[in-house]
Amino acid sequence: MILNSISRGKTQSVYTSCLSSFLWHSLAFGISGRSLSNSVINLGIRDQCADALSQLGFEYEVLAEQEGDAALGNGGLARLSACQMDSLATLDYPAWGYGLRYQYGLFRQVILDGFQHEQPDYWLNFGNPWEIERVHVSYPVKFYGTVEEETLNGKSCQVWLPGETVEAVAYDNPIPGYGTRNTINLRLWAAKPDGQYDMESYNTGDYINAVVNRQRAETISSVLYPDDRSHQGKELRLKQHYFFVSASLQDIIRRFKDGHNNFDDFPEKIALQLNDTHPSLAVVEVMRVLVDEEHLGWDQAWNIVCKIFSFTTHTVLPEALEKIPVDLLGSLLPRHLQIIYDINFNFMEELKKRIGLDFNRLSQMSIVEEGAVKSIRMANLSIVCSHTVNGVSRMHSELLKTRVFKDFYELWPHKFQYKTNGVTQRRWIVVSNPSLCALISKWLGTEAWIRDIDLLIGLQEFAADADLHQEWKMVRKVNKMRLAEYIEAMSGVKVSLDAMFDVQIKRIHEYKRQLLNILSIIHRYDCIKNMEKTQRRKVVPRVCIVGGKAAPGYEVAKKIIKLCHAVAEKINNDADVGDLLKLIFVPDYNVSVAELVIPGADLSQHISTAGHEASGTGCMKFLMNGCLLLATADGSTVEIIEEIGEENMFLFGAKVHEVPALREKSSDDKAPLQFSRVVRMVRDGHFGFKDYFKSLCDGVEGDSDFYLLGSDFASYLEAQAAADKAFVDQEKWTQMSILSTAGSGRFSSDRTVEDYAETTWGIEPCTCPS
Ligand code: 8GP
Repeated sequence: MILNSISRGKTQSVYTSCLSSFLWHSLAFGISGRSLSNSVINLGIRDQCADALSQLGFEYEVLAEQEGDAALGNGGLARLSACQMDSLATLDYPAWGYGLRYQYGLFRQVILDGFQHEQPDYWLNFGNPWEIERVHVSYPVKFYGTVEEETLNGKSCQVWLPGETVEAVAYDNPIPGYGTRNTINLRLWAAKPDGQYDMESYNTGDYINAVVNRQRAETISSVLYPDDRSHQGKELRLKQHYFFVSASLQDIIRRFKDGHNNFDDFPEKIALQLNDTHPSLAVVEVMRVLVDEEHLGWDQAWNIVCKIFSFTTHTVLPEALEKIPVDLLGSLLPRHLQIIYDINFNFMEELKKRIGLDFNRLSQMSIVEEGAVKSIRMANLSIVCSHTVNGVSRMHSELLKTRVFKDFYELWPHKFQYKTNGVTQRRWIVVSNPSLCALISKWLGTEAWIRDIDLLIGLQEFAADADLHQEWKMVRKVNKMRLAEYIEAMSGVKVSLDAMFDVQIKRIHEYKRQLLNILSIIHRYDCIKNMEKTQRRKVVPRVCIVGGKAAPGYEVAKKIIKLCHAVAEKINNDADVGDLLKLIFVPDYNVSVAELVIPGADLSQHISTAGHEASGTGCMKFLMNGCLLLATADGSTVEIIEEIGEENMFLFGAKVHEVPALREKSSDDKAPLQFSRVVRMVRDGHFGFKDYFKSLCDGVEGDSDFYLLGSDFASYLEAQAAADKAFVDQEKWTQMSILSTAGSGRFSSDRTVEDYAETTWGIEPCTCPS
């Protein structure tokens, strides 16, 4: 969860007077990976560090590898916020990030017999040398209890009498910017028992209870929920949300009050960005604080709320939109539920004036969902209370406007914007691919592109230069060697460097269609097996690399992982196939693995069913590293096509507007024969585990093929064949690779953050005086 707060106003003035608050949430501050390598690059002290370490007898690279990954988030959403923090720091924006200091980050994936097992990731085992514990920065966070009406200065007001209090203690994680003295702070909250309560228990001799209560409190920041699309552990999850929101807002308001006494100035100084709905209770909490604690009138408080919040949603899947059962919310946060009802009442009244008594629409737009389980729709709450609703790519925004939040768009078209995601070139080129970084700087004659990514376009001029081709190929080869060594060490499989390294790494999900990839690998295998020996010479050798975690409760995703292993077992041990085809599953995919795999990839796959990937950021990392993309026109790839041209990538599949009709089409017309054949191979037990894989096969055949694997299969195979053909011509391939890197500038998080600063938050850079 990251809630970012930003300071607005005259930011050129004295740095220390910048009030900054910018809530950028994702129930973890993000998947930041290792800190050391990124920080020493950003501070410009990498060489000094390496020298100093070598004098002490250590090698910098070896030492850097000792650091564990901080995986305090689930996937794309969380990694995105880590990239954006880097950009905020680099571009001198006065921003703070807030999140939770989970003791256990995202689980470690261990593969046994091809099955995924989850193990706890106690990332604090050896401590975290980069954090600063602020024992004196702590706030009480309250839960449960009752609400009573009281009279204050002749006016009736609501008073929340909480039943439990937990202490939130701050841990600061400095994020240095690149080429600037600016360093911003990521403040993570850890839950500790409330001292007061403890003392009482000890005094009454209730020692065991005191200990149990200690543990109960600490549980709040103990574990990251591994599935950001399901709702297990609802109460603990909601507690995490509120704990995070309450502590962060107390911190922001404390800083605001230190110099300001009029809350009407609050929107001038503070912008709060809701990074998806996990921090959305913040809108309710600000109302509560302003009305109940600061005694502002409802309208005045509401005016303030509507000016400070903006909301970014990261999904197109209606089932991923968070809903909180009213019973649960009412018991944990009784006063907040009342406030939500009041906000909704006012909203419904306003809406009736605008659209009349259209009950269907009123009930769809209501913040409260009636039904078997009465719930609060967190996305609706966020839209109603925010001045801006952002999508994460242009296509995503169009889908929000025409499908997911159509009614809201018709009501408030001005609120809807989009900010296409981006990734930081500091981590994804400079840190993870130092030889490419040096090569780019050499040919551009400057390192300025590390801060000013638009300069990368200058590479276009040299895209056909034979010398650059030579050096580019050499860099790519060295990276492939590094990856091949890793593959051999990890799986025992030796892979050929002449093969095309074809990678699909991301969370395992049906809509991301790893299964489509595996089925096409089976098809390739089947073709090779059925070829004459002489024909085999024409086959372009491939090393197919797949990696990703399945949410622990997501059975289909786990079966896909097992199928990948079963197919790999067969192919990799088939001497007849040899180096022509290998399939490798990279276990425990995380940032550090990505840093190794991405620079070594020739081809990467982003093959979601059109209209399902809100943006995708993996594709941007591969693009920057000169890896060619095999993709559907989905999410941000639509914009990548505009930047580098269709001719420099391998596109396939149904377009977003074709998907609904294809779903309607009768199953017999959809899938080609090759598809039925490979599915049959799985069904018939060619790779073992026949019964176990049956449901996977059922799910992609006939009318159940919701994600259109069958209907996209033929065009997918064509795109694969086009990639093979292009790979044979290495000069052509290298040119496409250079043009990919050259055209990747638009996908830097620097651009995204600048766009947010200008059009959503209204803030300017605040240069740190030297
Ligand atoms: C992800 C999107 O799936 C991905 O396309 C996008 O690049 C990334 O966010 C960053 O914007 N979405 C989620 O992780 C997500 O929706 N998580 C759940 C909270 C809903």
